[in-house]
Amino acid sequence: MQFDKIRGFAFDLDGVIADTARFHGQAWHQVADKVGTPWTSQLADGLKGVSRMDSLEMILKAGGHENEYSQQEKVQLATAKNDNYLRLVETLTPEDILPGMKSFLDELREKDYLLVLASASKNAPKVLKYLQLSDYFMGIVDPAALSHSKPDPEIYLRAAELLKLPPEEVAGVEDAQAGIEAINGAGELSIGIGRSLTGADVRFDSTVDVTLEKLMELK
Ligand code: B16
Ligand code: MG
Repeated sequence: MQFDKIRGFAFDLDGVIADTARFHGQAWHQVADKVGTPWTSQLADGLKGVSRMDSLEMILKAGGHENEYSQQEKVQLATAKNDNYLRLVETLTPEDILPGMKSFLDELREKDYLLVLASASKNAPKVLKYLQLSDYFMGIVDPAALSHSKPDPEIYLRAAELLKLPPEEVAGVEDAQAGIEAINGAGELSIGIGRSLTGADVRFDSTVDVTLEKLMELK
């Protein structure tokens, strides 16, 4: 896919713009300990990009506890996780923007690319506010209005609608395998960040490597 068609970008948040994945990890680790599911890096990675309730189900299932909690108890576990996560998020400052991403966003804004956020996190507006990045985005997809989690393409199709662009003129930026699949399914250009990702149209090892110049070299 060519980059010269691209006029807008849809950004994932956790793991792309901010290192909030470690906060999600810390807060879910406490839930895993509470329900008795062993916490592994494989489980932590699998939760990236996955919605709050789906993440809880994955944690319960990983320890064989999927039938041990009522719906009400599950909501309590997810609420406790979110309260802990928000306490960690409140400590964020612009210093916590992942390396290279502020200059990449500045480059895109300077060249008049349109930007929206396509995060599964209901806390995304708060995170952007603490990072002082709210003004960069013309819209934020509301995850509460979606029927399906990543890897379903719905969130990236909604992002294209917010950008008022056809999907082929949109690039999505993701650190999770489920997110790359969502972008590809939406027919957008997929930009992956992370060594283990597969299937991305273009992949960078880390946020610091992503520049407009490198994307423009894509033929
Ligand atoms: P919340 P992303 C995702 O954000 C996170 O990667 C995932 O770990 C989290 O469970 C999900 O948001 C929901 O977040 O509980 O804050 O609504 O990577 O899509 O930006
Ligand atoms: Mg992510």
